[in-house]
Amino acid sequence: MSDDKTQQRIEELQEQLRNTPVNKGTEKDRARIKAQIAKLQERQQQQAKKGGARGYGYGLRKQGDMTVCLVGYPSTGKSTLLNSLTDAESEVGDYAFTTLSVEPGVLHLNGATIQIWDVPGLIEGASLGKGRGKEVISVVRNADLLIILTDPYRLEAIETLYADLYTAGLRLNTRPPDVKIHKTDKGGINISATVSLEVDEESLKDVCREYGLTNADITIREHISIDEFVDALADNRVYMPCILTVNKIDEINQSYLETLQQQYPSAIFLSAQTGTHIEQLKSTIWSYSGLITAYMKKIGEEPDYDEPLVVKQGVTIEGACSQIHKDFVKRFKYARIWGPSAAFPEQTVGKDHTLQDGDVVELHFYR
Ligand SMILES: Nc1nc2c(ncn2[C@@H]2O[C@H](COP(=O)(O)OP(=O)(O)OP(=O)(O)O)[C@@H](O)[C@H]2O)c(=O)[nH]1
Ligand SMILES: [Mg+2]
Repeated sequence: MSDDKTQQRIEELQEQLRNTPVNKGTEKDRARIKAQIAKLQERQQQQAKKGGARGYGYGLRKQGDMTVCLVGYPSTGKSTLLNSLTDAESEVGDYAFTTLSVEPGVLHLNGATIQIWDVPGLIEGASLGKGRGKEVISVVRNADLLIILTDPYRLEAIETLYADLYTAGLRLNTRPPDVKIHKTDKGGINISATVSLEVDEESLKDVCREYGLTNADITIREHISIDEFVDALADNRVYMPCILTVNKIDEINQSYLETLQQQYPSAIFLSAQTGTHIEQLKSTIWSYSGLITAYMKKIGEEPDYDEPLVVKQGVTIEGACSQIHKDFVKRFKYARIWGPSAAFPEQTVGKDHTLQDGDVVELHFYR
């Protein structure tokens, strides 16, 4: 099927989905349609990859410790926010589509290098390709964290944006369903579940067939909806954390702000222009980074707070040592620690001790 035909078929199926009412009786039909869409979307993405360097964003490599993408409708302040978080100078304008390509910037945070991508504004129907939405979303999919931006005048955009990203295969703030699929050569579809399922087995098998899967052993280890089952089959789902932000709060009064805060309790309300709550945003980015910092201290000296050691959460002293110098692991004798992971200050620990954010570490070596 050509690119255009695939797209046309996806649109027909999406139309069919919209016209199928959502109720118990239509659940199976809807799941079947979704499985067909998932398969076609995958094909489309493979075709796009084969097509090579089409559109912008290609050639932009992930760099540093983490990549964050700023996503939102036009003129919500993405470029202003990029400029405020980093030393980038992305063009700002009071008209839609000021930004036309991907603008990268670097945020130095707690010793880590965080790459931030400012992308063109999305509009409703972006997942269907409106306003170069597909190219933008293909860039967004590569990020480690999304920051969704809206402003107080377009709060309804949040739902449409989420819906569009969902249609494009992004799953925000959720983890993949616990389903293991082992493809086999013959024997049909065998489904086993370690929990009692609310979805009947025949419907799941139907979905497999629509998706083009004829032989497989499938193990389901948690309660899932039929949509999540389609997600488990599809290769193009991307699971990603996401922070919701409402920008331009300098333009609204306190009582309206409080109303909005109650309506969207998990959102960060900020002003990219005046800098209000930018620090809160930075610390939230940090909490999603999966990174921690530790401060190294030489014997008899003060800790080095200027150049923290950035390591992955859950790292042990051994892991930290190997990151500093390969000899350190070989020569390691013991460490003394202060801070969150220490039972008491100056605790002596071995190489298996797990570090926590803000620890101070003094290494002792065999000579
Ligand atoms: N009052 C106020 N205005 C802002 C704020 N942030 C951005 N703006 C203004 O909003 C307009 C759009 O800002 P941009 O940063 O260009 O928005 P964008 O989301 O990058 O827009 P596109 O690239 O077109 O998608 C400009 O006139 C900015 O000056 C803010 O925090 N407060
Ligand atoms: Mg912009």
